[in-house]
Amino acid sequence: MHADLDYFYAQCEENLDTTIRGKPVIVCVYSGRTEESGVVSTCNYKARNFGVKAGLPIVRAKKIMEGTDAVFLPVNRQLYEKVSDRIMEILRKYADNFEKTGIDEAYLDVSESVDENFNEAKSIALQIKKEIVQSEQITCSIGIGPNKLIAKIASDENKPDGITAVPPQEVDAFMSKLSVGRIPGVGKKVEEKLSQLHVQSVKELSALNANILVETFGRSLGSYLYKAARGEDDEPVKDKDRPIQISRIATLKNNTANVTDILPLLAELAHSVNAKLIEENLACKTIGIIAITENLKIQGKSKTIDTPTSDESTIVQCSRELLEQFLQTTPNTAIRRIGVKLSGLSTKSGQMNLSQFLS
Ligand code: TTP
Ligand code: CA
Repeated sequence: MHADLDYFYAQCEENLDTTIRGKPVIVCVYSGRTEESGVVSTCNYKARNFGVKAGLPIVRAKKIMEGTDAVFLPVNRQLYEKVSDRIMEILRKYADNFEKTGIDEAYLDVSESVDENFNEAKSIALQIKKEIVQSEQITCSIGIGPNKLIAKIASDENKPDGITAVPPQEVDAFMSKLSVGRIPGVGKKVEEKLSQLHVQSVKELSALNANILVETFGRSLGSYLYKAARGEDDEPVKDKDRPIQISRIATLKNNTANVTDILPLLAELAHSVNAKLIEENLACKTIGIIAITENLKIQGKSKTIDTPTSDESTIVQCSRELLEQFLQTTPNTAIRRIGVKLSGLSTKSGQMNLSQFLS
């Protein structure tokens, strides 16, 4: 998934001062040279309807908005960063792997949580949007695809407040109706060069052979464009600052709320994560379970112990207790997928450092 917050700075301003909601809101970077020099940073959709957009000189925006009730505000980056941090924490919860790529956007790898099922991914996207609205009153747009490229393009397809899912079998149809400008990284210059090759649409781009693209754009950009035109991308979601963890999730044969039906799989998963722990010569302080219920809600429960362990029976026992507690506190909710997660990892000799683990 790619999640992109809608008209982010302006939406934060609307929440800070709700009296400006419904008016055109234009957030500006004032350069300070004269009272009105500077450019528009972003604006809400009401202002966009008048043709105002990011990068426009403030003077021009003021002219366009003359006689309207438009509100011009200076950027308040501290505010946006705080809101962004809280939203990123929400997003991170739903991802197997998480990569923040900007103040208002992130990739979420949910392949494992949804077992590569696009309908499940869609329902998680809805859940994410609901949670962000409830806690931060911010809408976002989410794109779901078989890779980062498609997810990113899809998140821009139904803005604002949209969800667009493009499963693998729909990638060709989805891509072929786009103009080349929708491919991330294709700006004015690339567009111009492509236009000289009589290429405006992604469909036309996909008809160009690789040699021409490499000759025109160089190896790196040329081969990127060749693959992008086909909806191909194999960049992983890079979890740069993820708290290190070892986890595994699997689907139960049948949805169930019965602990004895879940235990065998839970024990198998606990064994598997523990084997990985031992293989890496690590111990863990926190043992957690992840439960994906039949209504596709992802929930977790964890316990932190005093002394780091890599003892399988401790991990199995602890997961079992967590599962029992979970089923007691959420009765009558059948579980569809179950997982075990170990975190708070350390080497046997003491606290582990990140680079040591990653190298
Ligand atoms: P975007 O995601 O490009 O724009 P947006 O969130 O305002 O609008 P939407 O996603 O609904 O199309 O950028 C995110 C934030 O980055 C934006 O709120 C303000 C800032 N920004 C600038 O400061 N200057 C710019 O030129 C752009 C494009 C964005
Ligand atoms: Ca945005």
